[in-house]
Amino acid sequence: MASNRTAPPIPDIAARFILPGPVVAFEEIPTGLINTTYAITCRSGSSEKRYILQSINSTVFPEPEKVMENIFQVTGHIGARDPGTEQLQLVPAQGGHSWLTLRDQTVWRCYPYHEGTESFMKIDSPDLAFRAAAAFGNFQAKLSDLDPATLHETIPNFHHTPTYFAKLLAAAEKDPVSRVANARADLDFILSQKHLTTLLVDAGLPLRITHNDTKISNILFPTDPSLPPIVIDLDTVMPGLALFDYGDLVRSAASTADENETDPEKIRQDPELAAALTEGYLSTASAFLTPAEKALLPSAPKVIALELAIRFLTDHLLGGVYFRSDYEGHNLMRARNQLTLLKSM
Ligand code: GN1
Ligand code: MG
Repeated sequence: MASNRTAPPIPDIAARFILPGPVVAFEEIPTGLINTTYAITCRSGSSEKRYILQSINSTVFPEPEKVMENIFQVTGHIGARDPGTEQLQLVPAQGGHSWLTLRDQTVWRCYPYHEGTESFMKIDSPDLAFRAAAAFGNFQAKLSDLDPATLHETIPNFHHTPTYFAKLLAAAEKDPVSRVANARADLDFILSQKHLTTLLVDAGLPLRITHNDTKISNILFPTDPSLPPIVIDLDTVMPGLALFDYGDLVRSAASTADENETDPEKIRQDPELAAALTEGYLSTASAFLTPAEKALLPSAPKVIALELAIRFLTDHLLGGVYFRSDYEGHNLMRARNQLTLLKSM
């Protein structure tokens, strides 16, 4: 926890949600880079139950209430379709709301803690890859009958690759911190891939409701494998293309190395994992995907890898304004890793 941050009064905040009893313990879960998250324990009589209490980062999400309206819609829709299955559901706040806005404008929400589940930063088993991809496909499938127009676009143009491409060109033109010379070869390669930037967004594909952060770590796997995985982190749920989710899943989960790898030799796409992810995704998404979407599946991970390379390189050329970085040149390294990955696809 940053030392200059005032600790929020967790038990008081929790008391404003409809929980079975008072908070008897709480701890911060420091894994997320964006939101502030606490696990809280509530007692009612002799039983205890855990919950997640979370405040939304209003720098990344300047309109946190719109994020919450999206989550409310989506969890409500999925919950109504599938009432018996454990999934992300908001705990209501006192006074009829589904979240809480404090006087300092911070927005808080509460979820039951999913006991008996685990999550992974990396997946090496094709079987687990299949299950994760099937869960993301199932998530899209359950939302395929909800009108995307009912959701807010909380980050405009989030996967509009041509917009990122234009921003990269502008950053290279301006070159405010004189970094273009050292990134010439990377820029040239990206320019040679321009055709990929319009491939998905100009294909006339249907607008759907998408998750937009399909990292493997956003799935909770019940330790009982007969139970279905749970998709979490719905902050970026908004209208989008199905192939963004599939592409980002394969880009991230089938890579043999992490985005921050410093040895380019270690980075490539693992074909076995990519195949398992594709099979898993199609096992739940095939029924609603159009032939045009299916035809573009093989290109989607390439487009998203290129897009992320463009985003990292732009941030590098601008001196680091968006992605948290640990050393000078970190975002250049990250951009190169995505380009290496792209070349192996
Ligand atoms: C950001 O914050 P995190 O790690 O969930 C970014 C994603 C990128 C990812 C790359 C809102 O996600 O689009 O794929 O970094 N999220 C946002 O590591 O920009
Ligand atoms: Mg996220």
